[in-house]
Amino acid sequence: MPTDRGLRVGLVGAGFMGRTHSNAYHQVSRFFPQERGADLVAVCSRDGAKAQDFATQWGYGGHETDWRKLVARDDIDLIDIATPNDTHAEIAEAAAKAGKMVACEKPLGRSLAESRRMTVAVERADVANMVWYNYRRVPALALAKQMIDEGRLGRIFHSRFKFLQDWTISADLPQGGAGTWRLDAAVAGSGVTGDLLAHCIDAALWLVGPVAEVSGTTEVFVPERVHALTGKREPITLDDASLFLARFANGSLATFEATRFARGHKALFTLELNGEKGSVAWDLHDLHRLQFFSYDGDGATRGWRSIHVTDGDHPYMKAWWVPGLQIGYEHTFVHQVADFMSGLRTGTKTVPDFADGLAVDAVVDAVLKSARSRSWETVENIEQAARLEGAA
Ligand code: SOE
Repeated sequence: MPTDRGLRVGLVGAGFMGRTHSNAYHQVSRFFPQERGADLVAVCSRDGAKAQDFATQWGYGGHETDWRKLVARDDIDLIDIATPNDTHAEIAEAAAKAGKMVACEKPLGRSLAESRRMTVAVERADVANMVWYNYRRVPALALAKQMIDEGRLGRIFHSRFKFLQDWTISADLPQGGAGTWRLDAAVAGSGVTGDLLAHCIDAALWLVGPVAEVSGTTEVFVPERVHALTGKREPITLDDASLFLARFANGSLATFEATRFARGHKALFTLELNGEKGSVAWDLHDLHRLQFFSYDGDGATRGWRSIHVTDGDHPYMKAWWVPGLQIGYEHTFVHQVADFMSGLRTGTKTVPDFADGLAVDAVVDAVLKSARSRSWETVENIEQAARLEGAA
């Protein structure tokens, strides 16, 4: 690994996402040799033993227990935030202020206000930034985007997005603490809307365009859980399930559904888009396939086809094995790092950046508002909001 020329990374967070990012930093220059690779300088976790073990296992040069020490180091270029949501804003703001590049796990903040502060911070500091909406880098979805941009679907009338899980059905599952912070509103901000629907919303904004208004409803199926840190039963104030209808600025319509109560489903992210000239459909459990229907050609042989997205002319695939051999979830993170490094090398912006993450959070905010008001809500114009905040 050419560490002397690598992007010097300081990772905050030694959990599941920290592992996906670390793996990507290790793999990037092996499969994308035109990129500079990464030098894993230090990892930070509040738990010193965990930080040390993580550093050993993933090849970080050192470890810290206070992220402020990472931010203060002058041998780090990029601060990568892979911590629970309640720490994203503070770390991102401090890192940007210190002139570091910033990568942040999704969602950006716990609220639209936090996400806006973070976006203003990186834009004011003029530092490279990105949000880890990794599913954009599934080759089959990148191919769908390419086909939409080429006009193969024509005008998109409908789309539908789902992200289904079942891991919180048991009422005995606690909230809070290391494994279950996603159920603690003070830490997570929102429930499935910010955690799972955020992926669907990011895909929708990317593939279809800006969302103008939404009508949503949410539900809490288990209203109280023992808090892992206090040992007391405490109310659950975030959404176990979230459904909404969307009208896009371009007149397109969509439905969205996410839950952690769909028995039998662990991480079923699916989407389908129906356009004037064709349709596409994709399923995370069969992630290397893109289903495509084209209205072109002869009616007798017209039909849905299943594209096995593993050929050298498919997005990202040339970098991997030989045609026909599949890749998986972890590769999406490698692709994101490769694109970020390519952006740094060529002076182009990598998306999704914080402004894109803020756009997702504006939709999340409108959905939650709509669930409370039981009426349609307009999605805030975040470009204007960020500008106003920046000027304040
Ligand atoms: C939740 O279980 C979770 O890990 C999300 O936080 C991730 O963003 C998603 O990719 C998989 O599910």
